[in-house]
Amino acid sequence: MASSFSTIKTIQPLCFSTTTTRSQDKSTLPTTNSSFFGSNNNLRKSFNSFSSSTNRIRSTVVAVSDVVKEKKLKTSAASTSSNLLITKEEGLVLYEDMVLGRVFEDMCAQMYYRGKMFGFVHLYNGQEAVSTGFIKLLKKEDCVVSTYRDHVHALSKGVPARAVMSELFAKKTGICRGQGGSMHMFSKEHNLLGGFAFIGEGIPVATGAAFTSKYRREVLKEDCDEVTLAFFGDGTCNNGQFFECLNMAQLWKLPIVFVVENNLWAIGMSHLRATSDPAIYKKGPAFGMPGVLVDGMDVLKVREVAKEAIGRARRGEGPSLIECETYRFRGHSLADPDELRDAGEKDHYGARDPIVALKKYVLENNLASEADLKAIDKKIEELVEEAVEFADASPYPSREQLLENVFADPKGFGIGPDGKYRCEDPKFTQGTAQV
Ligand SMILES: Cc1ncc(C[n+]2csc(CCOP(=O)(O)OP(=O)(O)O)c2C)c(N)n1
Ligand SMILES: [Mg+2]
Repeated sequence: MASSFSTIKTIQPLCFSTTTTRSQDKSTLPTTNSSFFGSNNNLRKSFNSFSSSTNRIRSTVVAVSDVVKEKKLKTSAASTSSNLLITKEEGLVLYEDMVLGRVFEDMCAQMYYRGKMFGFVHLYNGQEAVSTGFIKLLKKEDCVVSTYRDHVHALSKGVPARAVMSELFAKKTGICRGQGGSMHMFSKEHNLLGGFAFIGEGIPVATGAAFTSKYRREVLKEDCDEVTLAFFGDGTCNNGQFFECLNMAQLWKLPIVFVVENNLWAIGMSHLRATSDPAIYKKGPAFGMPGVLVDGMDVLKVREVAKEAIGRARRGEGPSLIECETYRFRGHSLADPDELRDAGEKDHYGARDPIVALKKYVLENNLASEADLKAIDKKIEELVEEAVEFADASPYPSREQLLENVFADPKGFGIGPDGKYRCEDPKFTQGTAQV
């Protein structure tokens, strides 16, 4: 099957429109001597002026909607029944997944402030279109590698909400039996290969998973067309691991999609201030793979681009780099008072809430009624409340679980002759001194 990616030389960035001005281009930034130190007000002002003049946004939306329009035309020429991008069933799946992500995260905030969770908790509000647009296209066997902002990726991949919530409550019924917490969601069953606290740390893991798929298919001759998605942020794209893995993935034509969730900020550091060329998608073609920029606030556009990239990977055509322009609606973590970002910038993106946009599309195209959507909202609220009740009622892990998987086989702990973990009363300091 011909893909719109493959019709374009991979040496070109696949921005779908080469004529639009990239407002992220360095030429749009003011020249200032003070950008290394102190306030980034100048750059933020510049950002606001170009986003309010819709330069940054228009280049994104126009670029991708061209492809979407083209696809719609083709569909309507081929069939008179519908020229919509999604069916009713697909629309409802997308809506439900995005609402689940949002309601779950809002509940996390409540539980965190009530002292039910500890440590850092990073929420995903505002970015739902990326997780849903990509992950809902995957098979169960496909892999997802996340970051510390990982709850919603886990939910989209099918990990039950109660298992994610329990993990956040550090309970034994959590997805990692309460040992991982917010930043380390992992599920072998769902091929969720982890949240990672160190930025960039997941990219080599994802590259390794993609290598496994290729090795199983080509060397072991197994029936394996699995794809891996690696999610990470704009602030991670200046890390060495990003470049090293792009190189390896393209060299070996690995079945991987690198998904950059560019929410413009790395904690309090503006992407525009930190990066010599802020157009991340352009780094794909430098390695010979497609680089695509997509409006990450629109799940339908994300989904179209994701279909192409996942399809390429599955067909053995190699990796893609997709930059999704998105925004987080909350602070970096729940410990962040979020005082650095400009109110105008927040309002600008708040008005482009991806859930509101999908709802509008679904209603305007009569894919579902207001009542259908309300029923989903209600179902999800109940599901998330049930997840909290389940987590709250669950036990904490037993004391001996603390030392599992910490030492290979230390004296007194580890795997006993019966093959089960054993833990003689640790008396930790004394025990370690004797080892
Ligand atoms: C190797 C490493 N260096 C520094 C940090 C501290 N740190 C935590 S989050 C973060 C910003 C990452 O921003 P981005 O990749 O854009 O992700 P976002 O939080 O926006 O989703 C940094 C630098 C870290 N976790 N790991
Ligand atoms: Mg970021």
